[in-house]
Amino acid sequence: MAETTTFSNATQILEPFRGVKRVTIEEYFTSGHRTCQGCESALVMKLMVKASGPRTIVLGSTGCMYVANTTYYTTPWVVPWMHTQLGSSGSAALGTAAGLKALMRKGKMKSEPINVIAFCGDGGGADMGLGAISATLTHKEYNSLILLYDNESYANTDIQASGMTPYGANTTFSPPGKVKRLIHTRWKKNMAGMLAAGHPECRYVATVCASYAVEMMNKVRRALTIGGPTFIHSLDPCPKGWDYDPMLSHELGELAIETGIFPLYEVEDGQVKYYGKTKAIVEGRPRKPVREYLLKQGRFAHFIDEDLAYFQAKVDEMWEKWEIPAVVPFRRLDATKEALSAK
Ligand SMILES: Cc1ncc(C[n+]2csc(CCOP(=O)(O)OP(=O)(O)O)c2C)c(N)n1
Ligand code: SF4
Ligand SMILES: [Mg+2]
Repeated sequence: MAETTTFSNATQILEPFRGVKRVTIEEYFTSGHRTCQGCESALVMKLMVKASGPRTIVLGSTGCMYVANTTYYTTPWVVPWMHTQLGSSGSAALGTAAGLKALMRKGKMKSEPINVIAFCGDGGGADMGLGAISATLTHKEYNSLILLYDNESYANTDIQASGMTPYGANTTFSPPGKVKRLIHTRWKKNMAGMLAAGHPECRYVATVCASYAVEMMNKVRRALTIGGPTFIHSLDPCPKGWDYDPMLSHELGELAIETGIFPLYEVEDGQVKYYGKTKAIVEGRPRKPVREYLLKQGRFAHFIDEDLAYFQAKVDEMWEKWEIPAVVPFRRLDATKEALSAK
């Protein structure tokens, strides 16, 4: 691990792991947690902190990754970690980064780059804590990474719908009934795209999925190396909330990418780069039908052909009509012409 020379905004220089054999063997998220069998979010925590290394502070907002990970007197965290309020991952990241900087400036701590990572769930991050994350992404003078682990529900309180729950899914807030088959009919927020487009001081935004573990770790390393405020959105299959056999977690992550539902990309200094199978899709590889992903999950068991067709059409639109496919939702070119001719 190299380090930049001046402190002011120094970051650790974390080179990418060139293949799985080069990944370090040390673990900083170990045994002692009580997440469900097949929980991808727990894997995300493990990979996230493996990627960042030992000189890291982790902050986490309320949710499964707090509650199930830190039951009384047990914890899997080897690095320092702190719980923060459900909507506060942004504030915790900024406050910790600012506090460390002040202590080092005053000579109360050895001056060295320490990674600050705050994680949040989709409920805590994309709904309740969106304002605080947005504020943090405007402060380029502080280095922090906010990682949103998206299990697509308020899982810890028994699977309530969030702004990131997919269209039509069965949750405890949206159980399908005889009169109304679909209760949750909102399309999911475009969290990474929204943050990348709206925060000029944020130099790095990426999407990841733990089914592609090395790529995921390298994006964490890139974010921490670039510094300033950065953001990563991780899609995490959740056997309990999505209602499937835990052994399918890895496969469902892959299917989310292969169907084009969850694109893998990064935006670094305004430059979009696609990754893996998402890149192959952009280059012309056919997407798998969304039904292959949806029908493996009990939360979509009530879907009829009409629902599957709607879901497919929305994903097709994202790929075929968006200005930057699967990233920026404005309509291509025509939108510029329309804007120019608007009265
Ligand atoms: C201000 C506040 N409101 C409600 C709760 C109750 N609560 C605890 S965890 C949780 C779910 C959080 O969902 P998410 O952020 O998606 O994380 P997940 O549980 O899915 O991991 C809720 C609503 C709380 N702790 N604080
Ligand atoms: S409910 Fe989902 S996110 Fe929470 S511990 Fe279980 S599998 Fe993980
Ligand atoms: Mg959640």
